[in-house]
Amino acid sequence: MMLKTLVALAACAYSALAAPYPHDTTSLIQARAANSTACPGYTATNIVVTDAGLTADLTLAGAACNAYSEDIKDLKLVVEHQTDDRLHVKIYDAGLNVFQVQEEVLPRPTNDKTASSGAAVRFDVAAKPFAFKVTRNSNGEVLFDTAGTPLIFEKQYVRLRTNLPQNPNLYGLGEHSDSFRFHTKGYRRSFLNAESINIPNNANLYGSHPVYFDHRGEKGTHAVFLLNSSPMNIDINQDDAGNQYLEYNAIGGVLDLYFMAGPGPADVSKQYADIVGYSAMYPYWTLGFHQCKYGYWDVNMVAEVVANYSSAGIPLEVMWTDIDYMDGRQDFTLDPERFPLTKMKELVSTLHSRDQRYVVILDPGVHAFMEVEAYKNGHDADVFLKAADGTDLLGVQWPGAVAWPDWFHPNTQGWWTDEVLNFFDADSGVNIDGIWVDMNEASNFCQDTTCKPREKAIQDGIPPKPANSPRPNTGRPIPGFPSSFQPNSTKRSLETRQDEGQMKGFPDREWFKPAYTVNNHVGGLSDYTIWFNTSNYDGTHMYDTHNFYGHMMAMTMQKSMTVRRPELRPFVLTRSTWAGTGRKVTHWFGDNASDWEHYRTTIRQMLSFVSMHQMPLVGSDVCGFNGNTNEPLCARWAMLGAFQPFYRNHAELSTIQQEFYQWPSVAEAAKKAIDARYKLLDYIYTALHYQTTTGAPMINPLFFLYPTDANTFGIQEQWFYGDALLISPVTAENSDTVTYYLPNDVFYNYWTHEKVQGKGANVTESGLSTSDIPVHIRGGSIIPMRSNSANTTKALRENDFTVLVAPDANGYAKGRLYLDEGERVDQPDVSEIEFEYKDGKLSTTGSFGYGGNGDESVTVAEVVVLGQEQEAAVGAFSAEKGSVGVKGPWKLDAGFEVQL
Ligand code: MIG
Repeated sequence: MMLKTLVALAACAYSALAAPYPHDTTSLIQARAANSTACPGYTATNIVVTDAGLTADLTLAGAACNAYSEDIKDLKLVVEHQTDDRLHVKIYDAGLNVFQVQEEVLPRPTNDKTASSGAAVRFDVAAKPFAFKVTRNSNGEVLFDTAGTPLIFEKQYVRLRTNLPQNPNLYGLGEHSDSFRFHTKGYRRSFLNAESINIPNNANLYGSHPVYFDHRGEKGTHAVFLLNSSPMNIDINQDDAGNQYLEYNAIGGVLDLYFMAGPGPADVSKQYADIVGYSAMYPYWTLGFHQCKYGYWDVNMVAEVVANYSSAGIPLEVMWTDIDYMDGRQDFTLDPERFPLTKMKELVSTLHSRDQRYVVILDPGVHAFMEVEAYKNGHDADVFLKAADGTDLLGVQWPGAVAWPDWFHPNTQGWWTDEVLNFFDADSGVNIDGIWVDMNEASNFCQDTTCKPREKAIQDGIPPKPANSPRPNTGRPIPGFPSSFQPNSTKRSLETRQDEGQMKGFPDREWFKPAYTVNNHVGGLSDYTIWFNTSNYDGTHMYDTHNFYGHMMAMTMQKSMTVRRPELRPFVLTRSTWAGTGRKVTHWFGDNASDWEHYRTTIRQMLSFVSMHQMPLVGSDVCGFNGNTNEPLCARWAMLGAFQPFYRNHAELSTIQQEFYQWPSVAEAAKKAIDARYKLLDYIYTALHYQTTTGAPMINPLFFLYPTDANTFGIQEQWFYGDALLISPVTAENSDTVTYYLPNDVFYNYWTHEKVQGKGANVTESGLSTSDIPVHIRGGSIIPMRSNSANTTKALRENDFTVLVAPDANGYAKGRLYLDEGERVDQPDVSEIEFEYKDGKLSTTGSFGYGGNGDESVTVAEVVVLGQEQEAAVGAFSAEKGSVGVKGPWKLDAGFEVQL
């Protein structure tokens, strides 16, 4: 049956569509080599249709065009209906020479071999010229269609274009700082992981996630993932005739496409998780508030910041230290004067005794001198990438000349773990709770192969010192810390060691300047990173593996952390990411600027990462990283960050200090924000857990919950925190006003509990102080909250629950609560509780295995139902704005029911 379709397509429908290659329309998309228009495309032969898919041979259909390199003549096509909702289409070279991403980097999903008859989409192929089409069976909607533009498959250039409907709603393709929904004309996404100071727009940033979501309202949502790590440009544009398309232009790799059929947006999220992996579950404490800064001068200053938070009455859960702690910026070392081991141990044990946590940074480049133990150990184990002459390949990073770990070498994991175990030993070292890996794109201060790392390291001189140094010695003891802690002004010059070695020799230049190139905002293809001609232990080259170098480092780090504390969930934060990084580690959005534009940018970056890249625990540098922040911006950002998953204040070396206690209005905003966040912590922990098990996002773009309301499709300054709380912050500078969209639904003002009928229209709110942020509860939701906040997340867990019921227009609501111990990998006793409210009755069902540790509460103190016009029933109390409540207590060791 399918074969007939194929023949029919080959005979007529597709053959008429061949069109000359259109010219690009904007400056963003560079002019191409003229001869790409002459490319012959391919012919499909030996088409074999099976019940669950198809295979075919593809042969170059004419004289090679060699548009940017040599055309590959013989290709293979494999099509698999892997599940009802997932179609896999792969086009690769018959000679199997072209790079394919290693299984260990991205383990492929299993193929469940669904019969094509049961599949949500169908695949049609045209033989000559070769083209294919993916169609949604339920409504005939064409999701992907390559007709009209010949496939180009060359050694250093691969092109595939799909036609799209007009005005498509396309999202994803992180990491970027552009609009959440993409521009459809002249828009280019480039994937080439790079250090990205001030996260420029229209640029490659730190990570590459070649997956896009295509939302078509009531016609459904689907996504397309290209499993290819090559640097590439993806162009979303219109041809001269105004026809919309999306086009992949990669400098290598194969076309390994996964189509996810949805049909709902969250179904697509789940289907993507099925491919790249479900997110790791993180410890409860990681949802607390974090403070960091580059440039905390010494261990006393770190302690001082912690103390200042507590005297300001602002809860601080996690303290961080940047590269300042290192001896001359070298991994696995401590500055002996400013961050001496004895003091570091006291710092960490004091933090732990206060139920606070500690995280530090590590970089991939290891200072390449035999006197440096980590380097010597690594060199002896042969773990570093090699230059052409067989010596360790060098670059320049913070400590000076560095060698780069080869994450593919069989000794690398063991060496790295040994360094981690040794340096971060709980008794004799720095007993960290989590780790932060930075600069792992990798970032290299050497621009290109003409750089002589050892000479450059010397020229660059000593690493910069904090701008505010030396710090005055006030002689004051630091409250809450041992008496040995005093702010001091020890000053020390950091020396860069010297050596005569230099890098030698590089192979041919195609590694660096292929005829087709990918936009890179830091320069040429291989600039300021590890040279693309570098080979990995397994024989692959950085040209192909560059985009997951950081991913590999993060995975290696995660394993080391697992060895270090096997019983606890690791917390690893990485700057560079690739598809699937979220299954083990998480990410922050890097070096933003302390300005209003980047405050707004956090929202769209969060939306993409959480809902489309399966990286839920993400956030920005709150109050901004580069440049000085200011009081109103920092106050608003304190509120904004509290309703985003990862909540860390961080700033650059030369900026003013921006801890929340620095300004009265910021302190006020932060207290209110953290109070709200902590009361909602179990609700969001539940949402995180739910994402790790189902793929349904813990942060929802509005269209995920209102997929047929076209007004929501482009919204990028509002979001749902979980699936019940709509956040609509003030986003403009010097403004006390926000205009936000309220879908046609019942809502309740989170702060006043007032009922608000959304009309599918904008609403303007004014008079919002810097500690105000509009939050609405979506009708139909039940939110289990802690009745009170606390100073730490440990103390928070001692507080009882309030169950907040927000009925929809039919008086119905539901919600869930996941409870576990919070930190361990094994959780034998958990509760997965479902709340339902119907006909005035709240019922709880599910499992109730978690009994609480020590002083913890697993008790519901009261149930509050919003928006009740009638009198409260007997035994109930009336609260403000039409709420009624009933006091418990009900212990969550079994289901309970309450009639209100
Ligand atoms: O070249 O470790 O993105 O968060 O503070 C800058 C110092 C290196 C970049 C990170 C930033 C961190 C900084 N790092």
